[in-house]
Amino acid sequence: MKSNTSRALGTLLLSLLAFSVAAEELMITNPWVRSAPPNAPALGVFMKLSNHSSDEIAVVEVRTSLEVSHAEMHRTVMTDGVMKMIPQKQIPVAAHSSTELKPGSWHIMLMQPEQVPVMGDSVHLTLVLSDGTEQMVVATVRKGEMKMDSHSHEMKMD
Ligand SMILES: [Cu+2]
Repeated sequence: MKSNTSRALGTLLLSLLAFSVAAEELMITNPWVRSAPPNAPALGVFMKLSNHSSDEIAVVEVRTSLEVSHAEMHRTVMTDGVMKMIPQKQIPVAAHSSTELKPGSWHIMLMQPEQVPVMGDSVHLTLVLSDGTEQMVVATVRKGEMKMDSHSHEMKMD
């Protein structure tokens, strides 16, 4: 698989580097959690990951201070005309590129929340990166219909 190859290459490059500043080079913008009913079995988390370094960076684990069974990384893909969420081992962000976590695409899911946060709440997340560093994120709960970019007119699939 392509992702495995690039992951192996990324790991190799990182291990060859005497010093790595990958953590500072991954910029996270617009983190948000989609508001959900109190009995929701899972919460979707979205953000934009921008890699300003010359090495691939991958998110390999997600933790949260919210009481959940665990966090998963998902990618929604079209298979035989059906939208399916496929669990992922990592979310890769190519060198000098960005990966957008958004409805209908890459996203993080917080499984079986003890208490579903309400609109305006802050959810603290820790992203563990492929170089072993960790990055803190504070995501705000808001409506899924809200446009992430006022200049964007594309349809957003839920
Ligand atoms: Cu999902």
